[in-house]
Amino acid sequence: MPEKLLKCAVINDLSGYGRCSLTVAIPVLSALGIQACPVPTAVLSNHTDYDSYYFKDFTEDMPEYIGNWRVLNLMFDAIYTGFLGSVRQVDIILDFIHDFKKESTLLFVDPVMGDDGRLYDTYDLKLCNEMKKLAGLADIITPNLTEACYLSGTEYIENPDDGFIYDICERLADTGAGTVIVTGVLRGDKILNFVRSGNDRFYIETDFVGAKYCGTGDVFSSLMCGYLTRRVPLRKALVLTAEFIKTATEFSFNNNVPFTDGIAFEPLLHNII
Ligand code: PXL
Repeated sequence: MPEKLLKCAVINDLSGYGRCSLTVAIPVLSALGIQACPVPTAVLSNHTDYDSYYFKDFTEDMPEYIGNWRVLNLMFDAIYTGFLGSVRQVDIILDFIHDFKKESTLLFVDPVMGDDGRLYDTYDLKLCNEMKKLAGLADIITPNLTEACYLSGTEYIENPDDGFIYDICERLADTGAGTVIVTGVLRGDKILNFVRSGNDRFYIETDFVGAKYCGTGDVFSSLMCGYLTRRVPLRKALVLTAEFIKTATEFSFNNNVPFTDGIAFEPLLHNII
């Protein structure tokens, strides 16, 4: 457990069903001993990969919500952003970063936008372009391959080789992002996470256990954000994260959890170290 009590502001949506966003970030950060402080970007009945959903954009309310945090003079060890509800939220978040990010605050941007080569229902190119502003300021970004392609203006291809992915990492680093992790690249029976950090270029691979669950990227980013907030070294954080996801995916698969429900991590939270 960390010696200092840590706090993370989590700017993400609240989806009532289908594990993702805040319903993942809050328990995972809590299990890592970090206080998760949510700023909702939208409220949904369930995530958008289901056939139908209720969606309430929270943009109008965010300035007043955050304004009160200003009055209280709150301070955070990390700011973690995920799913956005509208284009205007980017400016609201930029203001948030300006006011709440101190020298030592980790800015962790998961540029949630899409998967498997296509954008999520509520995203369009304008919102993707706005997301570039956030990504360019971040200490660390964790796009999947689809998101990395959109952010870097690269055409999405399936089964890219290492060179293709490291090129994208360079382009994203050129736009200002600190550490870049391209997450969840499937290759045969392995799943790879590619890292570009300073002079380091490496990937770690884990067994792919036969199922792709919605919201897995949110579990990945929440764990990474938590470990890095605790100042766990990058490679160690990545290995711990990938191992947890593998175990939780295997558990979910063996228990016939529907893919839309997301990985059933709750019975395994006590394993998080
Ligand atoms: O896991 C990404 C995500 C987050 N939030 C919402 C989503 C999705 C993916 O579908 O729909 C609302």
